[in-house]
Amino acid sequence: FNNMLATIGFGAQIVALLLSFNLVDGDLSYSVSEEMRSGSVIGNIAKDLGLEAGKLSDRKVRIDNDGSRKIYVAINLSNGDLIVASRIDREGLCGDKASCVLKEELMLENPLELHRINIRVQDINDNYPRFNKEFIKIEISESAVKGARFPIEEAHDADVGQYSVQTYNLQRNDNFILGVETNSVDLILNKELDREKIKEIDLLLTALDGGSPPKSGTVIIHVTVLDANDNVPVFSQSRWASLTCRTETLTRTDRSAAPFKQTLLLSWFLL
Ligand SMILES: [Ca+2]
Ligand SMILES: [Ca+2]
Ligand SMILES: [Ca+2]
Ligand SMILES: [Ca+2]
Repeated sequence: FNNMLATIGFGAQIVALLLSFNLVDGDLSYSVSEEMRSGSVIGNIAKDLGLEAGKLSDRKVRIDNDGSRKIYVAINLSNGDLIVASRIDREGLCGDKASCVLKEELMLENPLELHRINIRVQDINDNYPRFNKEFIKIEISESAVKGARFPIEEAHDADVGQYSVQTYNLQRNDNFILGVETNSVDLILNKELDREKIKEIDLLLTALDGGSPPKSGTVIIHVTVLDANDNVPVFSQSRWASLTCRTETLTRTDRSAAPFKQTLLLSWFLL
């Protein structure tokens, strides 16, 4: 007997399944920009279902929800408008995905009908390009040759397509230009460095998205020029030949920093 009940139960499930397939009466498709104010109109359900607005209440039209997920839209039963009910944030819903579609189900009774509602969420430019850090520190030897490349961490923008990062601008300077490729940003040495002239360089790098007007984010690239042993030692006192005392101490230094700096004490003994 239990087996028979189980069979009947299974049969009922199949019938319910078949019924539910029959109940789907076609999809409704809409499009809405993210971040629209609550109450903004997305479309009109009554018009698209070919129903009189006055019949919506009788048909108990509603967005089907089992209570387990957030509902972003609602129906105005007086006129059939599909409206924004709570904040639709494209970045929160779909992240990096190029296409973002909210799926809801619309229920009608007397007779029972079920429609799928697909709402395409369109991106707006509501995020700025951001670098992970405020400062990027790079150490470059003064012996680095022209054309040497130094990778910079890219900026990120939570928007997609044209509203994500499109270009970079490097503050005008004497030594570096920027090399931007699809997945990389490099600082390129365009004129060789000289630590004996300049030890540290700060450069402002700006990332821009493709909005109108564009939004931007910046980072300071702090370059420390490392010393190379590129100076010949010179005497601190060039007129050593005119020395008259019997002993003299001369200091020999070069302009490089430690460990290349040499300070030699020479003792001279003149007869
Ligand atoms: Ca957003
Ligand atoms: Ca956005
Ligand atoms: Ca953006
Ligand atoms: Ca040096």
